[in-house]
Amino acid sequence: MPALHCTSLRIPRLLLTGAAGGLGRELRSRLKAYCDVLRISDIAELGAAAPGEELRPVALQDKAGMIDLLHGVDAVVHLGGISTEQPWEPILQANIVGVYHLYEAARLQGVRRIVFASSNHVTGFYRQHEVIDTEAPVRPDSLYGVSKAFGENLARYYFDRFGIETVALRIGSSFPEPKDRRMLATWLSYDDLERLVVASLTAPVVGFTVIYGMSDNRTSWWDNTKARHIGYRPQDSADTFRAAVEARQPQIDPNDPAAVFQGGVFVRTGPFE
Ligand code: NAI
Ligand code: 15L
Repeated sequence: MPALHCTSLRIPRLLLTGAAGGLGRELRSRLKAYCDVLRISDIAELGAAAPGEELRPVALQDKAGMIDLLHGVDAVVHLGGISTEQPWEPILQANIVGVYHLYEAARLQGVRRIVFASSNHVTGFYRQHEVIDTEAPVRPDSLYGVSKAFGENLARYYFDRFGIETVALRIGSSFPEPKDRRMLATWLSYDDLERLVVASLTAPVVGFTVIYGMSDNRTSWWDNTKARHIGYRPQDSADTFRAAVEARQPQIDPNDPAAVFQGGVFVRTGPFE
């Protein structure tokens, strides 16, 4: 696949966690163009190694395994973890304990930059008539959103204390197409996801930066002005699909919290215990 992002920089060894997931499978084939060796990890089946790939199955809660996983790595794209609202225990293990192991491993192995898949659910309790920027106080809409806010805070601490840079991607909805009316605002195409990840890996200085992961959608709740230094320029738009989405979902219930808040159904999912 030809590289979409305009850069000649190559990373010697790049680690991709969560490589067996929806976004991981997309990025696995795309990121190879930007590195010499792509090390991929997950607890789910990863298949066979392609040329230039290293397969390393590791659970995020396995601290020794994570330290070993980051040996010899130059940068990390961290997608691994629980990606929806779930009971507390799996979220605790993967998204709290696991992200701590990732940053400890980065510190011990001298890794200098991490692209962290955070989520729009860090701010899901803002309303759909509000436009917020990347410095608005967090308003998580779920235990999942709280866990991603923890990951962002941990990343900020590891930058301030140890100089490990992070770009926290508050991804909206990254799927082949927007599935509903909400996703006309939150959609991130796979090509724009690639542009965003590669910009985050190759921008010369990122410190600790938060950026919303969205395409160039006409409807938008998020302002990325304060992350312009990343150099991310989306080139796709959910509006290509607008007519089809509106035909499929002509009405919304304005009293449904899922239509009121930016986080959609996450604001009324759970609790599970
Ligand atoms: P996914 O659920 O398809 O993939 C996550 C992967 O992490 C899975 O392959 C899973 O096996 C792995 N994983 C889970 N627990 C683990 C553990 N304890 N140890 C090691 N690996 C573990 O999720 P998806 O959609 O690919 O998302 C990737 C990342 O991006 C996730 O962190 C998610 O929270 C974030 N994100 C995704 C969005 C989207 O629209 N797809 C939106 C916002 C955030
Ligand atoms: C997320 O954080 C989830 O990982 C993804 O599955 C979607 O639900 C997305 O947010 C969204 O808000 O649409």
